[in-house]
Amino acid sequence: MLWKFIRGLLLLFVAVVLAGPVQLRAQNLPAINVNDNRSPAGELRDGALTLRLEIGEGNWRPESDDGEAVSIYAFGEPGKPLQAPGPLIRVPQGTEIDVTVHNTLPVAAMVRGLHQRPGNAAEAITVEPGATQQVRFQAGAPGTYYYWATTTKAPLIANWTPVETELAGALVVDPPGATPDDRVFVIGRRTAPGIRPVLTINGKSWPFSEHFTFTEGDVTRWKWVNTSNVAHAMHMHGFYYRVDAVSDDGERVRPTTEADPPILVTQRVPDGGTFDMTMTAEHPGRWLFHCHMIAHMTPDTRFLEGGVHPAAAYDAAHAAHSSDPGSGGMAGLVIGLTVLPKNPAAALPEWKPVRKLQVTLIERENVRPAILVEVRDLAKAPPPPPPAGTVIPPQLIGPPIVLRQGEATEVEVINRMKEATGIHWHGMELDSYYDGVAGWGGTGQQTTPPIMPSQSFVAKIAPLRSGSFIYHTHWHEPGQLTNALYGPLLVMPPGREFDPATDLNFLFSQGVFEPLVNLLLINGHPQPLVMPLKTGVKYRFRLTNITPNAVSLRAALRRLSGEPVQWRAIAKDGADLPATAAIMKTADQFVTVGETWDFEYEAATPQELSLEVYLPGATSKARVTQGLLFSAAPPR
Ligand SMILES: [Cu+2]
Repeated sequence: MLWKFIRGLLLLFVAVVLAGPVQLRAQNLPAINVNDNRSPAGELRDGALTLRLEIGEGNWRPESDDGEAVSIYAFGEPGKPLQAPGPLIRVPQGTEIDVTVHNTLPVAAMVRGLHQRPGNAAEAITVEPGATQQVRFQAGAPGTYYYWATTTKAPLIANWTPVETELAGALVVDPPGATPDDRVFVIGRRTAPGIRPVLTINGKSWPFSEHFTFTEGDVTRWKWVNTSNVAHAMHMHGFYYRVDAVSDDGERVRPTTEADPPILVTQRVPDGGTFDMTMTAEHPGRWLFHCHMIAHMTPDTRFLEGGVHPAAAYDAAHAAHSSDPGSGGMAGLVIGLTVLPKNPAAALPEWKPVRKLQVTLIERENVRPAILVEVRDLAKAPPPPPPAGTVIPPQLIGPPIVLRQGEATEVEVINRMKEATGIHWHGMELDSYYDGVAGWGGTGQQTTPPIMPSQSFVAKIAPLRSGSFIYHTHWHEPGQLTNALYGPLLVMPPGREFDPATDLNFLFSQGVFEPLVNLLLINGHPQPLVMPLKTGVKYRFRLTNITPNAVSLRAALRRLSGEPVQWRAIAKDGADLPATAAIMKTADQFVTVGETWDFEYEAATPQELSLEVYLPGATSKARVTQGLLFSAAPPR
């Protein structure tokens, strides 16, 4: 009895000591509900919405419902639990909105975004502690917007403090008479120096965020609201989507036109921006829609559960034969899509490979970068071995892999590294089992395995379209992605060979060079040599961003005066642009993480240009320039 009492005291003592430093959840605070943004808040009657909002503090569980909680500020409706993100305001155009905001916090809150669109983003109402404020406004122009609040007088969402990161809600204005059949997603990011980040979609971090099940051919509309303090690069696996409207500031919405790319796989959304998209679930299998920034989807962001290395993020043996495949070794800004076949009984088309490639991943000792990628076409004789003692110079890019449209190709990936991996064929429409997301991709009971050290995996690819794609590691830690485990993946149309003399790959990445500085690279080099080119030749510039996190990277083709030239956009994310979008543009373009753009440029007269790759507003370390010398004489 006495022992039990002493043990009880000891356990209590240990619990208190352990709980001290990791205490995130404040006692005596109400639980915050996660808001899936399916039910509009308030009461809509006779063209008027009456909404009562409350700001309070509560405990939020961004991972599992019984996982650790973190205390944050949030919006709610009086008498109901607080919500992360805040209650959805959704009304038809022309609605009169009558909102009261009651502040239960001990600090004043400035509430922004409760005004007619388009309006002044800086406009705010200040609600003192314990006070209530009322605003009335007309909804304004149809579109996807948001409202938010700050207790630190933050002028922009980019200036938020961690406790405020879910203190925002979507505001959607529908065209009159519309019957919305879409879904609304709010992106959140809680971060600060010294705390582990939490990245959420509608208040939950993957794999606790929503999983969707569609049937092949289903058409779905999604609205994305980025109320986090950074931009994101939203990437779809397996099929393309269409962007219908964008807003860079949450005030003005620009419907996309026929001058915009009609389909894409990666869309950059700035902090405080929104976009509407439509997609057709074209291919059966398990797919992902996620931010391509590694910091926003690595399992290392499994904040409340301690962070997980990819190798530990799933059980390979379980994942290989499971209809419940788990997380795919990811966390954060990810949602899962299962697309069921329309006709499950239909026989699969027969697979008759006409070409076989071998991609060998070699890890080298005491060399930086450590990873070397070798590509071999098995129909061709192997290259002679290099003479003894030859040192292959470090290169921070894998060689291009060139496929042909419609040609069934088997790509065997041989892993001679010490670590497991998965290789993703970025932008390709292929069977999800071969998509490279170990522990997630596949259909039914079959799940893509990781490629373990000294093992290999055969990916079956029959490219549906020609264009510029990427192969890269889908093993979600920065080591492989800054060590050259990526390269250009090009698909040529029938009857056309890849001609490196006119078809120019410019792949932007990051890598660590001595003395251990992380540099921006063009084709693996921090200081590329000047490239000799000819006048009167049409060049295809294939631009690819496979940096870990440079979401706001831009590429500009400039004259020596600094002025950008004009070039013709011809493809985006591997999809050719129609004539209406294949137009001349100023050569200064966002190329976000996981995005490819193809442009055409021809110099009529001898000239010197530079392809400048840069992060706007950043230091010189985030800038790299490729010189291009156009001359009438053929380059020697
Ligand atoms: Cu992101």
